[in-house]
Amino acid sequence: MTTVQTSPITLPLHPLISELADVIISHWQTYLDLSPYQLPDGLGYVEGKLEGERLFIKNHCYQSSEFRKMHLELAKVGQGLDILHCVMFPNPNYSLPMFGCDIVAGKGGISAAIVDLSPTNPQLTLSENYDQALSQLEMPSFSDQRELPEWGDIFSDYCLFIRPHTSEEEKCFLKRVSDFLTVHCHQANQSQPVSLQQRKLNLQGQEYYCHKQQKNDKTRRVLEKAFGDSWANKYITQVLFDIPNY
Ligand code: 18B
Repeated sequence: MTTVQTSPITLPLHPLISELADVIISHWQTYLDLSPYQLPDGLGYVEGKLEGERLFIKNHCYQSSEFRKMHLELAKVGQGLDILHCVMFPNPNYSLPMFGCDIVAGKGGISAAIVDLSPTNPQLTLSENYDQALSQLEMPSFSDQRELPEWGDIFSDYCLFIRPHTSEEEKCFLKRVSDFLTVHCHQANQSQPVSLQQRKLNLQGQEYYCHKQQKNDKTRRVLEKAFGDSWANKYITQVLFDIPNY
């Protein structure tokens, strides 16, 4: 296995993934006061090769006052699999949900497109402000809604998990993610720091979310195949879904 820490190439990715990456970064730049976030061990760009399949990972990572870590990851596995992964981890001093988004594009097109603003409180419900803002958004209909896995109790009632079949559906997905991000950034900018007790609950909520996401065997398998079991475990628990210990 080889790992490289600077990017020699820009990844040619599925067009929806590139467009969505632009939408995410431009929302962050427009609405939030970004500063860089250092990933552990220079894991910004990673290349792996095991069992003949090459895997490239490019990470973009920022922080702001309201978000402890905003992580956008673009990955390419061999010639057949492109992945976008994005999570915004709130600063626990603010009671905010977790924004999460994943797109998996295979040879036959996009098999999974998921976006959510996931609650971080013990009741697993969104605040009234979020509920109100999200319920007012236009909700397009999609022909192929997918069923959430068994660990998916972390997701809200607004979670969208589909397999898009037309470019129209891809566009509607893009719009939905963009709307979620606009709501999220506005809410974050209006939010106020909370008590120490509430902060503790917020951290527990994030911990629960991360534990559940770490149970996604489909993510784990792809990473294990390219990098081996222990690297994959370290990456999942320290980069993708790390639990803050502060
Ligand atoms: N994920 N995904 O991010 N995953 O990271 N993803 C898959 O068609 C990767 C998140 C989510 O049905 C699949 O079934 C890799 C976030 C759900 O059992 C593959 C990386 C969310 C499923 C990958 C990555 C999220 C899923 C199978 C690191 C949500 C369905 C594709 C770069 C907010 C799980 C398919 C199921 C699926 C892979 C959700 C291959 C390697 C943030 C629910």
